[in-house]
Amino acid sequence: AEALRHVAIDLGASGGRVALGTIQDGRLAVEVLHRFPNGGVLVRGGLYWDVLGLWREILHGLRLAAGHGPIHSVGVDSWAVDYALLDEHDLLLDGVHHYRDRRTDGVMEAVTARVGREVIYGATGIQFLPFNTAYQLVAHERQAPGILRRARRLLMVPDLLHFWLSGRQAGEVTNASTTQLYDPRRGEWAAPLLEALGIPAGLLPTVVPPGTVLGEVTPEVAHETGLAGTRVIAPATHDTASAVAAVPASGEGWAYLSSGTWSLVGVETPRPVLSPTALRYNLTNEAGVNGTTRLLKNVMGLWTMQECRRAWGNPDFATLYGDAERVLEGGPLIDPDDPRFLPPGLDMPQRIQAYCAETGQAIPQTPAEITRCVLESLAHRCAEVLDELEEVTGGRVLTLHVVGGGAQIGFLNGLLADISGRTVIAGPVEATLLGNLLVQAEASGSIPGGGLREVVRASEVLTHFVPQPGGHALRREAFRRIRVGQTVSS
Ligand code: LRH
Repeated sequence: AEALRHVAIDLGASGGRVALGTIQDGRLAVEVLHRFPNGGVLVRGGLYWDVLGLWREILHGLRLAAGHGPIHSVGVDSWAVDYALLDEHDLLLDGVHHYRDRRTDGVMEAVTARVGREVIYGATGIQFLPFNTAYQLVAHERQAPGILRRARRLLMVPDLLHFWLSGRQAGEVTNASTTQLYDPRRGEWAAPLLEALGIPAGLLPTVVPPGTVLGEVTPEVAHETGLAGTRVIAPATHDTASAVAAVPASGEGWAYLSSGTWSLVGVETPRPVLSPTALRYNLTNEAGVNGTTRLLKNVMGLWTMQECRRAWGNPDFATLYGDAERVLEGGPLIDPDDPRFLPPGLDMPQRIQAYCAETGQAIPQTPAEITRCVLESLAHRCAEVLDELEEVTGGRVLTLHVVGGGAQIGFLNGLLADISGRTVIAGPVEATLLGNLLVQAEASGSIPGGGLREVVRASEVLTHFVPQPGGHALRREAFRRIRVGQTVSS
């Protein structure tokens, strides 16, 4: 029989892709059909996503896919935490706000002071981040009083697109878990927390697992794209969950770094870990495929570089990284997770310089020096998180699998290996797309017995980085002191 064709739509904060995948002889062949940029749109002080623009690109990608022959299924994954509100007629009540919108400034602090960090963490196991859906909704209600009562349904971004594709509303669990409103132990929305935050319980959709068949594409979509009888299958709709599903690991003793706009550093566990130490390190327990938990930490990631590059007039990333590699070791370091780096802005290079000045370090001047500072600091922070994960789980991390776009940055992979003292295995670069496609294939019964990761291992060429001995222990201590707010000289 002819292999089934699946289409993955993967939306990242800086760009989207539509790809076609088929499984043959235990391998996944992927062809990216369409790429398009994505990013925030600033309007009257609010930062939004252009969801209608994304929808247009999706329809275009689907049209290209339909040209390749019958498509068995399609599924969408995207960045987490952002949502749309629909009214009683299923119309959008508002634009889709970007999680970096400043409307959430101070909201998490106010909510945690009232409800308690332990209570919220105990109910959800989710890392405290100012832009979690929970705080965005409180901010939304502050900004537009009454909106949560007028709204009839909240759909996360991929759920909204699945609704537009299939006509069915559902909340796929991997993304639902990122809201900080979902109880991973009970497997349902955290009702007491919703109540405490004034979020009507009926707003939230029925939660479904990855691999759920939502229906067929609507007649309108079929007409617009040429698809016929194509099923809409929810993959792991959180992009990070799709990426983790495609980590080519086997056995024990490994962690992953999903490396893109964010650096998601974590391990896979059979169940959520809600211990006091997990809370102290502010680790998150996001839902994964097949009932697993993604115990991980959000590290600021390549975002800082993306904003610097924009400030420098969009030079080539490859050139920037190449130049950075030639800068002398031992330069300044930043705490990548300092909140000042979170909002967008063309002053990102100046923010980095100010950080270095405040901490009594040399001030990086050139793009190459700033790039080196950012990448090295990122590697230090990731290494620190690996140690925290070992402490929290009691397991060892011997290998770090780096997946996603950042896996292409050889310089960063080398730094990660050297600084963390672990072997780095880089690839696949398109992990999110692969994970999305594999969950659709699994739901369609075409994954061989070895499971998803075996298919990835059979399909991809991986690159190994073995840690080189060097003076990293001293530098790690310097990094630690900077992070706890001491200056290097103190
Ligand atoms: C990465 C990601 C991450 C979330 C962030 C909002 O794309 O989904 O896992 O925390 O975006």
